[in-house]
Amino acid sequence: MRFSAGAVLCLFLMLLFAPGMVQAETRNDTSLDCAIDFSSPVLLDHGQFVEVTVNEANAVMTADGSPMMPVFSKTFEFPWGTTIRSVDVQPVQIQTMSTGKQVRPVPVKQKIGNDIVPFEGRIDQTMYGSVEPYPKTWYTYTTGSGLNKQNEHVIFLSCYITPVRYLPANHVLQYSTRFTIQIKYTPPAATLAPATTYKLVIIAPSQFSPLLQPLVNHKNNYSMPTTLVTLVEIYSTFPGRDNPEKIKYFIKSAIEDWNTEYVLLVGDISKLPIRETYGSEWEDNLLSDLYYADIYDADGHFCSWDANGNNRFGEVNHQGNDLDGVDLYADVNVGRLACTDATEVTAMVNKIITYEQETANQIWFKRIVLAGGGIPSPCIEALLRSSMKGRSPIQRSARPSQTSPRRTSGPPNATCTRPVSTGRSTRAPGL
Ligand SMILES: [Ca+2]
Ligand SMILES: [Ca+2]
Repeated sequence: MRFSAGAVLCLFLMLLFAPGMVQAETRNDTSLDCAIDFSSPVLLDHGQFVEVTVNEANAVMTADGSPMMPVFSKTFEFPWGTTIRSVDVQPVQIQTMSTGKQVRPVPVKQKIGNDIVPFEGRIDQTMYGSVEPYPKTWYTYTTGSGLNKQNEHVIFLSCYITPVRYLPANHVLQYSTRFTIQIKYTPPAATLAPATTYKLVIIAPSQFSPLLQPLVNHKNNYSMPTTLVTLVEIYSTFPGRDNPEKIKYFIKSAIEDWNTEYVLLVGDISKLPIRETYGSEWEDNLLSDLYYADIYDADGHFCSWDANGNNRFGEVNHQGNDLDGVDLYADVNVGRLACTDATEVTAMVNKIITYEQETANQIWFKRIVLAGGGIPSPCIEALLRSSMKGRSPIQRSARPSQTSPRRTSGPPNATCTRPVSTGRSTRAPGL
């Protein structure tokens, strides 16, 4: 199951304004129980079709030509090493409703030239002639291993509930306004902390080693135990089908033997390789350093990003289904200084040290300019209030007339550059 960009926006809005639907969770040592309430479905007329909506849904199913059914997703967290034994989601009372006409299908995507073009109204004839409910099950779920917002290594379990199912041949909906969830699990066994700790590991080609030593020294003086490991050492010591996989096995070793939380890659992709992935049927050869951060699957095993063994990494099929067992949750924080030569390495090292020694914790360090668009400003403001509690906006919006609302490149708006010039961090969320 994969969600469209529109669904992402829908999710964003729902997170802000939907009332709390998830009833209180109860957890003990081996199970989690909760209930989720939904509104009754509402039908929106689209001429030949009707669109099915449920107020609390935060996504839609996106299989081309299939009914566009609402989805509610909820993610639970468990301590790393937890074994999920079973997941059960049940509708409490199934009711029915007539749609009168066909439910709106998901637009069928076709690649025309370099563009991906959606075509409305094209239906999967077999699907729409079926007497079986769509989807077949009320829920699916996925598990993964990664870091949560508190930078804790956890197991994620995401439930995707379809509160409404569609019987296409009869133009009938089945729905329930309450679902129960029960997750049974086995807690992790206690483990011993590694004797040696390097919270930060820097990986670089040998030619950059002397230039990076001041950064290693600086970090070690700032409560960030750090070590530098060269690619030569990694390539000669760790297994792997190619150099990126050897680097990934080394990072796994650092997490387990040194309790490493941060990895800094130094060098552009000609100096330190990157992984080419196939994360979209429409776009091959997507470059990704997330490959180096997503080390484990939900069972705690090394994730090669190539479960089907065809040397194409991170593959998805036409419906967006993962073919390579990739959970996409980072298990360690990875960044890259994409330096091409010694001059750039020295500049970056000096900037980091100066930044952390001289400017961190000054007053400007706590001011930030957030630039965004694409959704109404009240939504942005509500998001800021919910995510940045205790901080006060001093200017809530720029005048859109200062730049064309359709412009996507060019010099930034003066409303943004003026406060940045006087000292602020910046962040431009891609909304
Ligand atoms: Ca593959
Ligand atoms: Ca992972």
